[in-house]
Amino acid sequence: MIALSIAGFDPSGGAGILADIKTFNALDVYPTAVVTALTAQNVQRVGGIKPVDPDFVAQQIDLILEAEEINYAKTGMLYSPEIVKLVARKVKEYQLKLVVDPVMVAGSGGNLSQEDLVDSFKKHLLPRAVLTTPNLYEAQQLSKMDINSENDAYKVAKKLGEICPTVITGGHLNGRDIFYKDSLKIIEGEIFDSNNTHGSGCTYSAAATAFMEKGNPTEESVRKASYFTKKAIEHGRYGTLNQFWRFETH
Ligand code: PXL
Repeated sequence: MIALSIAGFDPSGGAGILADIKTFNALDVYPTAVVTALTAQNVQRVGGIKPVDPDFVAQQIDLILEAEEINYAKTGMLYSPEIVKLVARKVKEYQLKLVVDPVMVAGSGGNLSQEDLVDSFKKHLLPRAVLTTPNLYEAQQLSKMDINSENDAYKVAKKLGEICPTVITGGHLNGRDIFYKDSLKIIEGEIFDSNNTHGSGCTYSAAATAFMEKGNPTEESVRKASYFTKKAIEHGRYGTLNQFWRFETH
């Protein structure tokens, strides 16, 4: 089992490609990764971003897929409309089943995208995705609707769900995630009083990708990813994803 992450590099280890690799690894899926941008950041702030030249992102994808047969990929920080468009082309070319985490800002609030990214996500990438995993903020940006209640979130999930299966993540809605694929499903969860949430969106989308690669249907993958991410938040940095997961029954 193998999966691909196409995402940015967060040197703090909490988010981006390193979070994806840790998650794939914890779930016994062999990780491969294509870098879209380097960032200088820690959990408090983003200091700088160096996007990778789109041609070089394309070359990284081509070389991985020349050597490996990969079914599932996920995207994280793509930064620019040019990179979004190129990734959409490659997804089509290699018939990748794609999970899109529509990353726009870092957990610390620092921006991780150019301004016109929302529209290109919607136009080029979501229509090709098997799942998208926006948090509350990203869901509002993508739908151009405000979410002030759980009912608003249902409407937004349904609207985005017309483009591709959608789960609104982040536990902001009383700990619940809102999933829409053909119909609406509420995924119950707990809320933790934790500051260990940097990169939790990356972990969630990587876990959903890994569970699908392991043969689970979309809804089941989302439910397991939700549980996995909550456990990762609960156990914190030194709980290590691998250890707690191996000792749980699931
Ligand atoms: O969690 C979103 C995210 C994605 N990708 C990179 C990040 C972050 C958040 O900090 O740094 C590279």
